[in-house]
Amino acid sequence: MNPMPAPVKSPSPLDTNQLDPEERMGREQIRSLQLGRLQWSLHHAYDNVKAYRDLYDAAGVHPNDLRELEDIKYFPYTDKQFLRANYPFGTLAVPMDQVRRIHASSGTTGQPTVVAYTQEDLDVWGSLVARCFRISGIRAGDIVHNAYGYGLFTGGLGAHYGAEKLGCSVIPMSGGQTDKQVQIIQDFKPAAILATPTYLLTIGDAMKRQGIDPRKTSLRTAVLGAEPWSEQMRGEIEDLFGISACDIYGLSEVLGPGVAGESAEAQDGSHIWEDVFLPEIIDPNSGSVLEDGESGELVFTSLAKQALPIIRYRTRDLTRLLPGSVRPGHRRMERIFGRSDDMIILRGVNLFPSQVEELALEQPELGPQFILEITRPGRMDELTVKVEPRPQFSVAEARDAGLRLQRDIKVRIGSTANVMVVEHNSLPRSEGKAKRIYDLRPEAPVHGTV
Ligand code: DLL
Repeated sequence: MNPMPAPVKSPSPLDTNQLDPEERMGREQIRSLQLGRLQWSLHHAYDNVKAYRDLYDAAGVHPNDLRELEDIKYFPYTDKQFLRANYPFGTLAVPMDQVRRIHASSGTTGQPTVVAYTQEDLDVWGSLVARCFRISGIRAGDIVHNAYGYGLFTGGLGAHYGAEKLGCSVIPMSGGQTDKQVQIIQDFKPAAILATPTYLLTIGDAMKRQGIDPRKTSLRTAVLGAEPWSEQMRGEIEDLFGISACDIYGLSEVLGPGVAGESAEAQDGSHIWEDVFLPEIIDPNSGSVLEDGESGELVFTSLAKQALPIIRYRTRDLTRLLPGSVRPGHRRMERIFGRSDDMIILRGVNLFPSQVEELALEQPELGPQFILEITRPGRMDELTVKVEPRPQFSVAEARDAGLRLQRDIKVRIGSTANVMVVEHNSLPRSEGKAKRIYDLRPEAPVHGTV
């Protein structure tokens, strides 16, 4: 086995506002770092995880076949099924006594997916989350309100240790207890909040209900992720709270939050920390690798993970890769526009909830609270969009906006939907990842991130 790569480290715990050395690297430097680490990671997986060894032996490939980064294309993909088939610990590459933390993603049905971390993995994770927060404008010394759920979900603890590593004072609020969240924000005066975008909206609603102006809190920055959100939603949230809102991306199987983070100054998509992860974009149907700039499914390979190496993992998330901007060595990903398993195919036309979000928020009378219901009253599937008006408009006043949304969905997406403007506060409020799709067809396929 090749020697383990050095873990990512902040330059000095005393000055965590400085960039990590890897953040300053140029593209070529990153690529050569990636090659050495990729060779290590492949050997690590092959030598220590039977499931990878069986997979590669069956495909007739060996880690020694990888001589340049592009050779990764010869290695088979993995997916959630691969992890589940080896539930709970079959894909771990270290003995359990080296594991310091176990998380799991619950799954909408059935078996959870288990992920695990060594102490060095946790250190790397903390550093990457700290990088994300720093690039999004949070600074050492800031009070940070963490409203991601604590527990098996990677959001709460992942964000928590990242903020501590950056040198912040963290309020471990977790999700839920919305009125309490408002009180703590009022009393503790955090500079930043970490939450899903839809939960932050729920908190904003609660403030207004209590007569508090969300624009007058101490909050300056929000770092939002764990679910798809549109550029229009960013505008909505920035306007509601008078703050700057940046994206943070990640998934448990690959790390948790912190795989990629967005810069506050550019707000141009998230930089993927390529010293630790190698991203690819593939055609979700054929599996062929696409060029940078082309849209497709995001695939990740871990370059430094010890407990759970993940090689060519199919995320189901749809985006495209763009050149780095404020961190030129690291490519950016465009904001995720959907997951392949969140895609509604209605009479042959593909539609994602985030597209409906974008169009709804273009209507001044319509708010960001909406759901999509799919039914099959006869032989054909039907889509109903239920959307609430903004607080200052009544349902009757928003009805024409609903008709305009219906027309926009037809003209700009190509789907026939029935838009219903429903009463204020009649739709379920998010406390974490929002559920946007309600599939009421008999034998409905499972939707939603798991
Ligand atoms: O949601 C990790 C996370 C926590 C990321 C907090 C950011 C903030 P999982 O529960 O495993 O992990 O869900 C991962 O959520 O594959 C995407 O479909 C979706 N997702 C995560 N971040 C974003 C984002 C966490 N910024 C799944 N934009 C991923 C869109 C996102 N979708």
